Amino acid sequence: MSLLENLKRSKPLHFTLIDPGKTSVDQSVKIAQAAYTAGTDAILLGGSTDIDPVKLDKIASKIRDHIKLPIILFPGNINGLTKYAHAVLYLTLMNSLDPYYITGVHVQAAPILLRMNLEVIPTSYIIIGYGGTVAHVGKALTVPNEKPELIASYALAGGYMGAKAIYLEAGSGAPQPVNPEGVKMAKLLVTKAGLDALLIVGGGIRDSHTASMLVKSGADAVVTGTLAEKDPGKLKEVIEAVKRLKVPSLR
Ligand code: 1GP
Repeated sequence: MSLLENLKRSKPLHFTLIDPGKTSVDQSVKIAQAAYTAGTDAILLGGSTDIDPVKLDKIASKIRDHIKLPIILFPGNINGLTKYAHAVLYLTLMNSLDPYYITGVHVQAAPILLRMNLEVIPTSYIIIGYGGTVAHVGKALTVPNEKPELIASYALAGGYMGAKAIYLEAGSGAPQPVNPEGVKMAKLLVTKAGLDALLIVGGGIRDSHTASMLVKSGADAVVTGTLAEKDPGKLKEVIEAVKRLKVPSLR
């Protein structure tokens, strides 16, 4: 069974994001260890700037050696790949104005991924509201957070294009997470269309109330990055809150 299918069996999921551009090798292992103990489901590894592939190799191989968690790459560019991971979110930045982030880098990455033998997860990546660094780097025309119907249309389009995961992103450190109404509508449309893509939501999730609200709105997985770096105690609370919930069925 694929890693993705296996993960889906324990929904709702919590993913811990480690940004190799922001954390040292030792810090990264520490974060992964704390997240594992708290019950996270997987490590997402990636970032938008300052990614050194040598350091990325070290982080991934150390986490892989010491911690029993799947490592899923969340690459911002071609330098975000390592053979020490288990899988990769093959991200199509749906609302980028630059074809490089829609299909361009994918052509560069494809043969490398085949050699690395990673599980490739086709993912529609949609940047909403604040966006922050990832929106700037990815030249995204961000979707207004107050337009849930537009968020949902993007998500459905991603599903129709064959994505196995749909990632709604508010940007790391976003003052507001993705609008729960947008998550709800996205889930509704994707389910109505009979699609089975994993709905991932991240950016600006800093407490268990917000994480729970997003899961209750239909997120299959929530991602926390900044919190994992800054407040391991609170990270534990968030993970525990998520793992207590069941994804509502909208069928
Ligand atoms: C992952 O970019 C987010 O989708 C991470 O955001 O750092 O705000 O948790 P935070």
